[in-house]
Amino acid sequence: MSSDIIKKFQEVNLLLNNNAYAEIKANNDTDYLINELIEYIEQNDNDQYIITTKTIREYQKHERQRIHESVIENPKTREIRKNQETPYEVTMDITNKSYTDGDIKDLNKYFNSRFEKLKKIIQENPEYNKVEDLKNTKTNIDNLHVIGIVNNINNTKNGHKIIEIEDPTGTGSVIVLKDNEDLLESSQTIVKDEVIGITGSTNGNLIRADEIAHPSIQRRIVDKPMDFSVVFISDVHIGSKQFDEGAFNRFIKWINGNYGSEEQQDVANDVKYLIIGGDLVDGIGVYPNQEKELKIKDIYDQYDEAARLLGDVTDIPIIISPGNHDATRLAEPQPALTEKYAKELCHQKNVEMVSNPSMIKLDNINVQVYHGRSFDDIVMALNGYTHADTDKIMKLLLEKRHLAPIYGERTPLASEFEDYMVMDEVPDILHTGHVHINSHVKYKGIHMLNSGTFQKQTEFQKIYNIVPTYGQVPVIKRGTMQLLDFTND
Ligand code: D5M
Ligand code: FE
Ligand code: ZN
Repeated sequence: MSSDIIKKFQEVNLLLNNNAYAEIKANNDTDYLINELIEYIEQNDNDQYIITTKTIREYQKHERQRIHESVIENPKTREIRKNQETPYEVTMDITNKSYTDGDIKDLNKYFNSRFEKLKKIIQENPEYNKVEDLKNTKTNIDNLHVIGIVNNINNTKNGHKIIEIEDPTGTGSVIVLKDNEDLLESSQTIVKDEVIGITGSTNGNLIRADEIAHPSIQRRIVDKPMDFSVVFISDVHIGSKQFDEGAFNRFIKWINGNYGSEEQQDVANDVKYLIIGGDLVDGIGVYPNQEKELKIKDIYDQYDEAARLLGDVTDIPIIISPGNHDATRLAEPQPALTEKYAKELCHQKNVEMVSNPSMIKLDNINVQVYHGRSFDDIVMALNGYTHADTDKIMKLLLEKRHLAPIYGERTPLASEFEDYMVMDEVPDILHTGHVHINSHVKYKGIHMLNSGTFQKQTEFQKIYNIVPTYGQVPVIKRGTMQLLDFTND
């Protein structure tokens, strides 16, 4: 046993036992821990001269207590929250509606549900009032309208695009001609398994597309009035070595009115809800060799730690939706977390567990929460799209009115009898996460935001060249987005 670690303790007449030495050496920030331990012993226990793991535990407990005391609600914040109503209603949640265990059982019913729901939305456009069944398109028809689910997309060697579509009656081949440059350009973002409408004509063999319609959304002309603020976070990844606990503690301190400029504290005092959009913990066995990146290796301990960290937020509702690192069914829609793994959290009286996706009405504002796993598939499927393009991807999803249009790639989708990933209702705010990069843009009057992460770059993300924006938290303050930065003390 050599090294500077021992020397540093010897300088202040302290000795280390083997276990304590091993633990300090294994710590991410050894120098910081040494200084902290020395200071702790000097201040609290002058008789001690051998440091054991018990000493380290005592220091950690002391440190937790100190942080707890520094983050608990500011009296002014408490006064505001004590007297305020925080009405909310979970208007879409699949937790108790899910009947499959995620196996492929009845794909027909599932795709039928998807088709019928999206067809209905496309038909809100009167042009598509009357659509032809695909089985009836095998003769010459001008001025044709059809609606189908995309089976396949191919580019011909002459530069045309062929889109194979299907409805419950049959199939059809749609051609987008090279010369129709605008249409060809806009059809670059069509993906497998989405539902589209075609206006065109057919020679009985190919349907020539003149226009392609998506379910899409109406522009909101007026913003809804909103007299409160909502905080959105996701991808906290508690338990990961890369979880930035310092930044998270500052965030909790802020939300409780104890951190930031006066202006930032005013924002905190206006906050009525905290929404968490998945990947609260890092989980276990999510990818090969994850153990090496875990600080907390037990899933129960990870959720207990989450409960400890969130436990100081006591007087506003905390709404938690799961992600692909959380301990619930991986296939989407994902049921809410339960007591099985997240016992302490479920017992916290201001915590509401919801499914992924879900819709929550906060007072008068509809928030759709979706973790964002399907973004990986969109990035894979479309040229020129990266994980940093969430604003563009979310816009596509709103146009397609589907949160995970591509079936059978990386996003496991449970083939329920109903397709709950269809965006039946258009929210006022669409909250996503997963990519670990903050973004916010308003599209047709709807806030589309991604809430970044509290996890610094992992080895896995280095390989994919994903550069996370960590410790930055979006707040929708009375209709306007603000990004708060907790990366620095
Ligand atoms: O996802 C963290 C980041 O890693 C996010 O930017 C997506 C990306 N990611 C996750 N899984 C994959 C796969 N399978 N391929 C490509 N990129 C991926 P998290 O869910 O927190 O691990
Ligand atoms: Fe994540
Ligand atoms: Zn994720």
